[in-house]
Amino acid sequence: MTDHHDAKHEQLDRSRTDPEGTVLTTQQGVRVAHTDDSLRAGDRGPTLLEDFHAREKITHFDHERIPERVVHARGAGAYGYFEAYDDSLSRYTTAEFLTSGERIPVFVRFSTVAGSRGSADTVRDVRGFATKFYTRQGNYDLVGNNMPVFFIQDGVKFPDFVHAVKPEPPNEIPQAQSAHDTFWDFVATQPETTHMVLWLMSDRALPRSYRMMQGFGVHTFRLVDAEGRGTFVKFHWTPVLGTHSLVWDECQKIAGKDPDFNRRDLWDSIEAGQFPEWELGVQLVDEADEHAFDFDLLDATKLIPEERVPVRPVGRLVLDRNPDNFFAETEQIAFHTANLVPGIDFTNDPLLQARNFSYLDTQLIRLGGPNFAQLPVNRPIAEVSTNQRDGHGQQEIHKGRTSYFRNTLGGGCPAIAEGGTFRHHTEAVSGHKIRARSASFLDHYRQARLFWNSMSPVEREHIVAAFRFELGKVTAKEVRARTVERLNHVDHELAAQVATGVGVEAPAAVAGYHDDRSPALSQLGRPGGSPRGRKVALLAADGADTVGIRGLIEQAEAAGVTVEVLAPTDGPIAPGADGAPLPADRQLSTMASVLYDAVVVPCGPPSTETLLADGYAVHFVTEAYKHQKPVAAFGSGVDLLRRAGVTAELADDVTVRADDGVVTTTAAGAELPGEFGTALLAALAGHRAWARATTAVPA
Ligand code: HDD
Repeated sequence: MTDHHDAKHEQLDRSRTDPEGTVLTTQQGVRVAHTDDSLRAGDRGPTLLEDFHAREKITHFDHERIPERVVHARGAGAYGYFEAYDDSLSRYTTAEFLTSGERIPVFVRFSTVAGSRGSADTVRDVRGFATKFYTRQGNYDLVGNNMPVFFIQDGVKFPDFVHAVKPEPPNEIPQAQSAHDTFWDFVATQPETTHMVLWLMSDRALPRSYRMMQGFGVHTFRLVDAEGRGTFVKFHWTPVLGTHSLVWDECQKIAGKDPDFNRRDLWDSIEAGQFPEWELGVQLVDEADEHAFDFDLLDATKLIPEERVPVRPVGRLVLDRNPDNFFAETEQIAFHTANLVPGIDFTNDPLLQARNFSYLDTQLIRLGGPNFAQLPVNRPIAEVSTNQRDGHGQQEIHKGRTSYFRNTLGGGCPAIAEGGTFRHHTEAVSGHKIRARSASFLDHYRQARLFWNSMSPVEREHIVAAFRFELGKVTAKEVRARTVERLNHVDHELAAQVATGVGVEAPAAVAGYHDDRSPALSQLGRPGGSPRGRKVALLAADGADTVGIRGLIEQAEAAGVTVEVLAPTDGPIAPGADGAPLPADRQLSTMASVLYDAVVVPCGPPSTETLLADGYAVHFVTEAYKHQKPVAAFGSGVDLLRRAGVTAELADDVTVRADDGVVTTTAAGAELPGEFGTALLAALAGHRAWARATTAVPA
């Protein structure tokens, strides 16, 4: 299999610079001897205009900022590759990257939507999942989200929607949150938002990690074969690590403890060589079946249930390299839904059609002119030859007298290509020029209910709690009531529960509820039960059982789990009876349970005694327990679980007990049985002990 994925890096290498071994110069390459004092008339006199170095330095600084993205401003990205499993899609498409099996270089940018560039990662929001494939046929961008549907059906409403969800104009409050009046005012008056709002109130809006969320192209696109035949397609990204979420109380705390939580997780995992991976899947629909569904394929507020059209795996995406410079790469990358390659085409989805205008338009102002495709991160690896010339930031030196088609003076170049060209899918179109919505777009509740019906009880609880939180922040009572009215069309019980929480009257049930379910929509029902990629905190102080700890760490690391040792003070932890000192990775008070997937308390009576007297340690365990995370202890460490209010049955002998996600044994040192680690890893694979009662969250 050809590894084509270095081609982009070879190209980028030509732009990468490294200050190592260099001396300071001006932009003109003149060596600078002194940069700490400006040129002045006398040591207490005025600064001189002729100080070209100071002026250049300050001027450049003054212009360092560019406009942030109007949406999706907060993001993190990485390079990697995509490879198709086989050529089975060649029946449907001429897009080589989907059929050749070559490793195709990619850049993926994940993002939140509503917040500014510096906002927290763990807000309740949709996540962007945008992929640029640098294919040999040109760049293809799949600009998707981690939810398969959208808020609105027509892009002309996008400015209204974004104005409603962004901070309110008078005071720019609140940052990166939908929990405010204008968003819910928009929702309550626009029934088409209902389906997506259920997704937004679900755990999908709180991903544990970018590595652990699904991605969707959202729209119905088209694959086009060599004969020009089209097949409808929906794109799905499925994370190898499973689809997992945080809980809301954690999210709010992480926003303070580590606002870069998701960004850091992506960065750290790639640095550690644990490369995030997704499988690309497609749902294919024959053009003859365009009208075979009880919704319109062109309506982006609808999904195709996987039980109706299975997702067919076609390839894998691996992210294996962090950027060198956030601004140059992650900030300057420019995605565009209209960046297509031969073999993929649009449909008439009115949301997509508007996007096809908006992305190029926004890049022109964000990146300052028409030459942003020449920025290193945006450059195709395919050869580029246009008659476009000049403009701000032009990087190319175009030779020759001709920059027009058709020319004879330039030998007719660039010539019209013979093969491998993009051809728009030929579609018969007729109709009156009207400003109207198709009747096939008017059912707003069927799929919203399908989603609700498909949720497990705990997922439903989270959705109700989210509505109560968000509407609870809305000051306009009538907006709360109107939203509850909408929810009543989805499910009466849901509406009633939300109504009770936000102090409005529950409306009477309406007719037309259905019992359809799509099990694939439940995140908890999806496969992916592996401990790989998880992070465990181990609390220890001087006198800890470093023998038992080392054995456990080894076992966890072999399963792809990272264990961090947290101690009350920095510096190596003195061992208990035998064993060697153990380095501490972090100081306990600088971290928090919300930053980990599980907590372990090891044996060692002096260590346990110190931790019992340490408020951070006790709180750490209590909080992890209340967030339904795996909690484990061995030997004397079990005492800390008791102090922290763990109510599960705890071991009173060496037999490993694993109850309700709580793993304990009195064994320690070299006697610590492998089953202890195995039970902890199994609990991690289950993500949370959802059955654990947590009436008293927050901790
Ligand atoms: Fe959009 C950015 C995804 C509808 C207009 N969008 C943007 C990004 C993602 C999406 C992932 C960030 C790309 C990056 O990381 O740089 N947008 C979506 C999805 C949509 C959607 C999945 C619905 C299915 N978007 C949408 C509409 C419009 C826009 C209907 C306008 C009519 N989106 C934009 C934009 C942005 C953008 C204003 C802001 C920055 C940028 O494009 O480059 O043009």
